[in-house]
Amino acid sequence: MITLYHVPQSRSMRVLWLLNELDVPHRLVEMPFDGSLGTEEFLTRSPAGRVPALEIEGERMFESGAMVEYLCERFPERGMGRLPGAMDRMAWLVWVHFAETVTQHVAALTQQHFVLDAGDRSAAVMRIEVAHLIQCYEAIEARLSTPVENRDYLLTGGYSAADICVGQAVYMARHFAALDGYPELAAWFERITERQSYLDALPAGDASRMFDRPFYAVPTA
Ligand SMILES: N[C@@H](CCC(=O)N[C@@H](CS)C(=O)NCC(=O)O)C(=O)O
Repeated sequence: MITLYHVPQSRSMRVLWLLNELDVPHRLVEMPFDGSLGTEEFLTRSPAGRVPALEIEGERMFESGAMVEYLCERFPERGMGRLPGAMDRMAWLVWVHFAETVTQHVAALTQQHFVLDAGDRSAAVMRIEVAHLIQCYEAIEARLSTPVENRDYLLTGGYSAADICVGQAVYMARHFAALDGYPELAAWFERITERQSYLDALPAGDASRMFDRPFYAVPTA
């Protein structure tokens, strides 16, 4: 059995999206985005008190990128991974892990907008973090503009867990930086989010979601 400890809209969403795509049975434990990630019990699953945490066949894992690699190897049938020797192997690894480059800026902006008290926030820090997100958008736009036939997805060989990982990071990033001006990125995001696996990974209700509005602008002085 597979159990995913999940906060809706957070990094654990990329593992849920992948599990849906792999079509393997799993159990979801929804965690509130509060102190409960720091309990003694949860720290045995994820020692720094983070989601996602995963239990698979009695073993415990943390780190979303490791989960994505492991699940794609363990369940290769749906072609979400690129195993050693595969044509797109290197690019698959690069883009699966690029999701964390995007997400570090999302995490900084999340902290600025709704963890810090208003008086401790910094518009200057927010502007820097948004600029870093924009650099990430430019990198994705450039990749999707690479002139190969059918460049609908990040990899030449088609849709994969790389699209899920970067797509989920962009899902979060859009709360702080719009996709306007990045036509290939916007079209790709629309393409991958039409999939049922994505729709089934969206929060069912408002209870434990991380974002309480669609967009958080940098405050003007
Ligand atoms: N590199 C880790 C990062 C995990 C992480 O920081 N998750 C965030 C949610 S997106 C979290 O649990 N934050 C809780 C906290 O900071 O207290 C991964 O990819 O799994």
